[in-house]
Amino acid sequence: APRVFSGIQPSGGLTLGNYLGALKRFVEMQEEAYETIYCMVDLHAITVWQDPEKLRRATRELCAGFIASGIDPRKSILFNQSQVPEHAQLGWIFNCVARMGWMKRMTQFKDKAGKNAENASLGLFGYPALMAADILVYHATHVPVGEDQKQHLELTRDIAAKFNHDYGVDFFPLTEPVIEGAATRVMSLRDGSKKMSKSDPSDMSRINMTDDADTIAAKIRKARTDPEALPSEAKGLEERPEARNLVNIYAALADMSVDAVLSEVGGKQFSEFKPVLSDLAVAKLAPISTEMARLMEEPDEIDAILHQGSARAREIAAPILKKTYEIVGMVG
Ligand code: AQP
Repeated sequence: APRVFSGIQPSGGLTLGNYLGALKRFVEMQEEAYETIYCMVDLHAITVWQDPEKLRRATRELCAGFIASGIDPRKSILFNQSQVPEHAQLGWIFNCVARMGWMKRMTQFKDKAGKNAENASLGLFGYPALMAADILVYHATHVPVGEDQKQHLELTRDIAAKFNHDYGVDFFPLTEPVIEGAATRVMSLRDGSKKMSKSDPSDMSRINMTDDADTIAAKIRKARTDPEALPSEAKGLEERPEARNLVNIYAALADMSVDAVLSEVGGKQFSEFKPVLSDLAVAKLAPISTEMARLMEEPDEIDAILHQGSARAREIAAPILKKTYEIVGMVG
């Protein structure tokens, strides 16, 4: 069966962007004809400093978020990255395959390092090589992600191709990104040119998966929009990033196409559309946040799920790493 791998960083709470861009698709793929492997990428999270206590909590909460969203640990392998050392081991090999010039072109590094790139960690710079290892240590063929990860997935293919070429093998597959749905790039509620992000300093910019109904409603009510009414087809959303964002969110939550949404709400003012959107968001998200809160009362259960998932993940990763070491020429 085709094999899916994807991960989310425990670098803060889950946002609606992570849910619509990634997690919702993870659940769908679990139900389709794929073998699915999903990871809390804690080694990636520490590429920027994390408070250890918060990291522990965020990892468990992320696991609760996966399960509450519909990931079934019996159907999918669910684990945290640090507990499967083969990720870091293959990551080292890929550090030696990837080129400095490739890394320097990564827009996420430029965005995250900001003006002070000299002061960024070496891990942040090398992030995409570890990400390639996360995927390829399972020989995964499909990776569901949001639009922002497209460039990293191209780099993953470049690393696989260079490894295969340099060692004269056909060992690592060229992975397909799966970037699908109406909300592959959810934008900040305060600024239609920035993506919604866990680490945005403004909490009003994002919907957190743990927000209660009143908070969700208040954030949508205050979301930035323009003064025009909604158009009746998707074409009319060009040049209107804030309006497009809210319509995309609605379409993704309702599992409808953008045109189908606009055929219902076209002509309405935002004062009318926003309450409808916030009712839909609350209806879809409240059961998830309630279940997350319940699961968080049983941290031992969460730890046991991660522990079992790590053992299952290692069964796949260890032989692939072993074979990689043989190809590279390690004696063992
Ligand atoms: N705004 C978004 N719209 C659609 N998809 C998104 N993703 C993230 N933000 C959006 C997707 O979620 C998955 C996990 O992302 P991540 O946790 O690895 O890191 P990120 O992309 O850096 O997410 P954040 O929320 O912006 O975290 P911080 O603030 O820590 O950098 C990925 O598939 C991503 O595409």
